[in-house]
Amino acid sequence: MVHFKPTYSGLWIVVIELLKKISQGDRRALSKAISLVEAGDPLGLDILRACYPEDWQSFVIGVTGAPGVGKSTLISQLTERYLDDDISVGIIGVDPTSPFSGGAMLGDRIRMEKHYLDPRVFIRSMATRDLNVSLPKRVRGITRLLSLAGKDIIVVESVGVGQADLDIRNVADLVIVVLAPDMGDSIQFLKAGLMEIADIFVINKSDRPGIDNMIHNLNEVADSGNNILLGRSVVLKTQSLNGEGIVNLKQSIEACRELLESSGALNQKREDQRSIEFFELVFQELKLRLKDDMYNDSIFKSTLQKVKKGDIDPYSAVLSFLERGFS
Ligand SMILES: Nc1nc2c(ncn2[C@@H]2O[C@H](COP(=O)(O)OP(=O)(O)OP(=O)(O)O)[C@@H](O)[C@H]2O)c(=O)[nH]1
Ligand SMILES: [Mg+2]
Repeated sequence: MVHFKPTYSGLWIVVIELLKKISQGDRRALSKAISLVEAGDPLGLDILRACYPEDWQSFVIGVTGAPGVGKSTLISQLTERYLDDDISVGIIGVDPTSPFSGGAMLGDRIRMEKHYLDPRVFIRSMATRDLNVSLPKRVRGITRLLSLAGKDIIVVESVGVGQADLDIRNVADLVIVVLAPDMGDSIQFLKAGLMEIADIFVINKSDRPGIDNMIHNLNEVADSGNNILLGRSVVLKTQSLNGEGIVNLKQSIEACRELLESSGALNQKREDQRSIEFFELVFQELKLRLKDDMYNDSIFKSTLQKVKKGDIDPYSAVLSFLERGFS
């Protein structure tokens, strides 16, 4: 039997101090904690541990859809409507780079610029590459920190299933799939499985031709959607450039939220998400720690040599190695 000692940073005083600052609205402390979580730093792991027990007041909205359909513009409009009600918003942009808006990090920054200085809004863009920690884990960690910072609404923007390596369902309480009438890509994304995950479909760019046709088609596929409210997805249209349809969208989000909460479905969803997170963590930690132990095991080393030379096939080698075990 292999036993593990818990080894994260152990720097509890630093962690508690940082969390205290975050909950008091210190944005620099929040940025620092997010960076530690993103990088998979041991201190970041202790920060996440200390966030428990979760006191979730926040609601997490996932916004997904093909590049360039107008997700960021939509989120910016929605944020404004929440701010009208003095509701604070945290925004996480996952890998917002697309050929449509040409380096969208910059584009998003410009679109969101007016919110950057508002203390009620916190925006963080994150790349999907170059880091050791899996994307869902990073996003989940950041939502927790934003919640601690008192953000009522947290929006996660992602380009969708597959591409960004993020199953938005595993981090969001509610999923909005954004489409645009003139984009062939939108249909492709639907085919790629997005239609099953949508609580709400938004057809953005309703100023463009083809909108009625698209609404008709979507209403047909919406029956297989996810929405608890009607047993099918809600279909709405918006024009994010001028804000048309956004109030309607916000009301629809609120109606879904109420139903998710009162029916117990939200609790169930979060239970499932926590369980997925636990499995992921166990597998990751086992892999990391077993690897170290394995490389120090003499039988493993000799078996590895035999496999390398072709003296034994890897399938039989695995069986005999596991049967014997190691300390
Ligand atoms: N005509 C029209 N254009 C829009 C509308 N909403 C957004 N756009 C434009 O569409 C382009 C892409 O918008 P973004 O908000 O960057 O789209 P996105 O989905 O966030 O793009 P990525 O993050 O790169 O995937 C921008 O030039 C927007 O100005 C709309 O309702 N009508
Ligand atoms: Mg964007």
